[in-house]
Amino acid sequence: MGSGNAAARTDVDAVVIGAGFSGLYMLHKLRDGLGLNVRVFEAGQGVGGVWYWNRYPGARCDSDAFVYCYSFDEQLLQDWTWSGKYPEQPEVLAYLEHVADRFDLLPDITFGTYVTAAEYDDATARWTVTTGAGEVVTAQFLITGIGHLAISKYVPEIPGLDTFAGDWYHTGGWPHEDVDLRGKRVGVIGTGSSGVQSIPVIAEQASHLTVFQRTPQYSVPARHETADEEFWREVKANYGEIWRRAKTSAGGFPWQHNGKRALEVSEQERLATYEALWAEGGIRFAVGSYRDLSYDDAANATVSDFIRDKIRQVVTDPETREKLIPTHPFMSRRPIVDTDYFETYNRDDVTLVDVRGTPIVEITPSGVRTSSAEYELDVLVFATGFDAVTGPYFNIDIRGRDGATLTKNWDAGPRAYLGLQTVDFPNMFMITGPGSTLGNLPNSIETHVEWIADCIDHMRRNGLTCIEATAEAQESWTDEVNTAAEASMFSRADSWVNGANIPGKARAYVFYFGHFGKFRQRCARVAGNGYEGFHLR
Ligand code: N01
Repeated sequence: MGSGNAAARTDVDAVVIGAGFSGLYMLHKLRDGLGLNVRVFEAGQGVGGVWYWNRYPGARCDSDAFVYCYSFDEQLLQDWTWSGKYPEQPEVLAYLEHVADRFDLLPDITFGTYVTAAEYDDATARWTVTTGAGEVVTAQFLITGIGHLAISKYVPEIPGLDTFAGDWYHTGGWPHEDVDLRGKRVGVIGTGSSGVQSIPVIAEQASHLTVFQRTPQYSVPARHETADEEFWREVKANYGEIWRRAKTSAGGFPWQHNGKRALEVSEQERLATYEALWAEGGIRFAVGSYRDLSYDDAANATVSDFIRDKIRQVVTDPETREKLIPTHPFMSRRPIVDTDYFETYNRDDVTLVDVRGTPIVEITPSGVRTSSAEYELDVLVFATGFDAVTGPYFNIDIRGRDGATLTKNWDAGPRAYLGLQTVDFPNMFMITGPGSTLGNLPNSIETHVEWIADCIDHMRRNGLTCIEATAEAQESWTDEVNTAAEASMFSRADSWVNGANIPGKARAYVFYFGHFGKFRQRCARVAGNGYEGFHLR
């Protein structure tokens, strides 16, 4: 994909940062829907955002693709056909490139350009945005479509990395050219979604793979399959109903739990339910059975035990098997979907090292040394995640009213009203900012993009120039975010969703774990009630 040719317009209605799912749709809504003058800045050399950067072996969509896409354009839905259930990264990227071409978005996007700073001027109610290339643009609205992860890769500080003689990579910054792992001794640190997706594929290529695991994970088999014509006929004929269900559901997927509590049915019925969903595979296993798994410990124990048994049935070596059994509850971390993850540990050329029991001490020129052994490696892969949600914001010097900074305002954790706006930063909208929903993200993104576009339309029709969340609304929403998180399984484990994955980072929930459909209704109600909780002038 070539660079856009955004003519040097220096005073625009809106600057959008990022050209992933969020930024592309935001540009389309503002430019083609409202006729605004928009500039989009994108750090990558092409569209895609997280799908541009995450090219590691095995990277693929782990939500069902027929709903991991935009819903706003019926013809786009009818025209695009995914190859299967969980497309690989190049196909998701091709989809976003197709969207950019189809809606002629490229001319307004400046690629290879990182926004380094943005400053708000209260007198004019405008933002001045500065890029790494030295370009300065002013805009009434600053809209962040920077995602939760892409630009803030986390590489733990392990002594000796600079001495490592081999090559090392982070999954989130995998090179665009082929990395030949054939015949190499490869080490992977980290077993989150990225590690779990990449480990089976790397094992196929490497002469030996050593996995350094700190916390064992639950993972549900994807049971990826190609989709045939019949499947697509059915889906495309019913997209209206599919999206209606997805947009009113708890997680943004077109599935509901079965309405029952796990312990109100017999063990036989419960196991049959889990078995059927396990055979089907994918994220539906997490959301499609009992309604209390995500908040009731006793109910959750039934599904956690079920998966532990599944792991035990797959892994043959007793010592490796026990290292792979998680102790935290299922769904207390973002669910993982895999292809042959646990099966990979049955290979003779794969070694699992428990680095909680025997921590990594240093990286040496020839590999990784733990407290009990040294592992010789040619290539080291960090699947160690991201400084999520706040990291991408803190990487930009954003200054709000009277020089307010996000780093200071959010030093105890991010605060934002409905994930859309944060106090002291008027006319800045965040697409799925902190305190918005996780779940099926394209669905969350569309919710916010459409809300923001409607809000800007409302402002223009009513001669309003400035909008800012009120402190009361922000505090009250932050309380709701915390209450929902505390009531959910996400309060039962450390992970990136509560800031625990980064040493020294404030412990705070970065998502609203309440019901997605109700969150959508809430956003609509706020707008319908004259943007309650926002101050407009
Ligand atoms: O990152 P993670 P990720 N020593 O933070 C380990 C999305 N995603 O890139 O569990 C040793 O989940 C860490 O150990 P522990 C998805 O939302 C989507 O895998 O903290 N290990 C953990 O095992 C996902 O949730 C897709 O004890 C260290 C791992 O590194 C999010 O991205 C695909 C360590 C990090 O796991 C993040 O996933 C991939 C250390 N010092 C990702 N530091 C899709 O398919 C960290 N670890 C759409």
